[in-house]
Amino acid sequence: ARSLSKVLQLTLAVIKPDAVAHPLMLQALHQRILDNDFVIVRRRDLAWTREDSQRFYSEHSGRFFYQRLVEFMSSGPMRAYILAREDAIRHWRELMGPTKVFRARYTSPASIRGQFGLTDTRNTTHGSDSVESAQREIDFFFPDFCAEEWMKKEEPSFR
Ligand code: RTP
Ligand code: MG
Repeated sequence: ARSLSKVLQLTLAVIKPDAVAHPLMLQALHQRILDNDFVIVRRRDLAWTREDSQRFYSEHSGRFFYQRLVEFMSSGPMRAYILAREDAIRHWRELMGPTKVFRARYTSPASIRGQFGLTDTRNTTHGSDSVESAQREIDFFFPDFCAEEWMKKEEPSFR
């Protein structure tokens, strides 16, 4: 039985267009999720318009990489997941590794970005970075999902 002290947490994980474009990479990343004790709560294949991309990344609108980020994220299909686990946010980000591809290669070669990241922008995956952003991002990708309801119904079965 799982420990009562471990609190179930939700996060949003996205497999970005560069990774979805390669079926073997998509498969490998899906397997990575399963191998790391995440429960897949929801899964959705989708593609963004430029407007979706701008809206999601509006916090980066002043940054030098904003335009290419927006272009890239609306360049093809993606896959989004709601993942549940104890400490899900931190675990998924740890699994992804650093954003910058050179750092990922040198400091975390076994991480997802260390293995598969192409550039600082085309870096295979996204993960929420806080409880607040997880809420916002889950809402963005899965507007019909109600976290409170899911927790009330499912969380007891993880104890
Ligand atoms: P994320 O938000 O995707 O989980 O990644 P992060 O926190 O590690 O990185 P952040 O600084 O929030 O950047 C968001 C996404 O923008 C793209 N990016 N491109 N120098 C560049 O070309 C550059 N820097 C960031 C990446 O796709 C990054 O994930
Ligand atoms: Mg970020």
